[in-house]
Amino acid sequence: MSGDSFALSAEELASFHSRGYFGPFQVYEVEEMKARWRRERMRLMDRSHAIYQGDAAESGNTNIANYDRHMDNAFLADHIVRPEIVDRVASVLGPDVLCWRSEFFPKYPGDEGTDWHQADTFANASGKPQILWPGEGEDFGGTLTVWTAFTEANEETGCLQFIPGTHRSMFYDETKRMHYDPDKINKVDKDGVRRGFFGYDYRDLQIDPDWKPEESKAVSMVMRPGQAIMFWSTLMHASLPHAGKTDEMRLGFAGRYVPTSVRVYPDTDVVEEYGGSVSLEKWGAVLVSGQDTHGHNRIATHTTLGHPFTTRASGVGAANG
Ligand SMILES: O=C(O)CCC(=O)C(=O)O
Ligand SMILES: [Fe+2]
Repeated sequence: MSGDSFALSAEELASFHSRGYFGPFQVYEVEEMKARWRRERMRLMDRSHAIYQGDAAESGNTNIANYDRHMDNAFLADHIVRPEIVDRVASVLGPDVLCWRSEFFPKYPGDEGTDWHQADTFANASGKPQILWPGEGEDFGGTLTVWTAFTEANEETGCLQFIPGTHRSMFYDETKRMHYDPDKINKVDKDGVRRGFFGYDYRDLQIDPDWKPEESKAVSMVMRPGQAIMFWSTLMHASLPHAGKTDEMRLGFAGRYVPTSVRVYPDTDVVEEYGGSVSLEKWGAVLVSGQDTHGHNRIATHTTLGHPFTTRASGVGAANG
């Protein structure tokens, strides 16, 4: 019954702070995850209640179509408030936590890996900070991401890679601009590995154009279906290409969390990235734990979501599955 049952121990927290990530840990049993994904992938094809509509969201080329499906899918709405996830997130961020974004990261057989990158304000693709921490010149920022493997994620299907301990200083300047060029997707070799950033080239944001990530220090996060990993978005992270040796896709689902003191999408009512723009009219942050005493952000509720919705804060039990 205790909401603290998955909280990090002092040693786990210390390890998280030094490496910048924690896990993998189990959220679902392997067979349960596989069965759930078989069911949900069909439901998700119906975008009629997805909060982003229009050309940008519908286009197969844009990643915006993969954003925030927890707003219209009940399984994902429950997933982002699972105690296995939220208790660990709250151990780091404190009790008052929002989920402001979710993203599917699919890799189909033959797809390139994701570029090495770090995200602090998430201005990287949009040109505008998407999250703003309180205070000036803070040495922290970014978002806590929990990336759950919905399928097998290994070195052949394209698992995540991290460079431990790199989360405290940025090698990229998100106020620089990247050029969107979907024709380059799956075609660019970077030090022997095909990688890209969904139509962008993250190297464009390097503070030092001659710098290279210390790939010799990279670790592969091999994960089975239903396992998750929590990491700072400011940690150097990437993924490997899908080698195409199996016809099963690799799918990660990332939930992004911040304390309620953070301003999300400040001073804007659109997301502009991946060659398109979508309205934030139906967007709201989900209060997954504690209370929001700041009132900075629009909070999603039952009524705005249009499906039964529970939060850890409401005390009605986090998940119904
Ligand atoms: O799944 C991937 O390839 C990249 C994931 C990622 O960059 C993230 O979750 O922030
Ligand atoms: Fe990322």
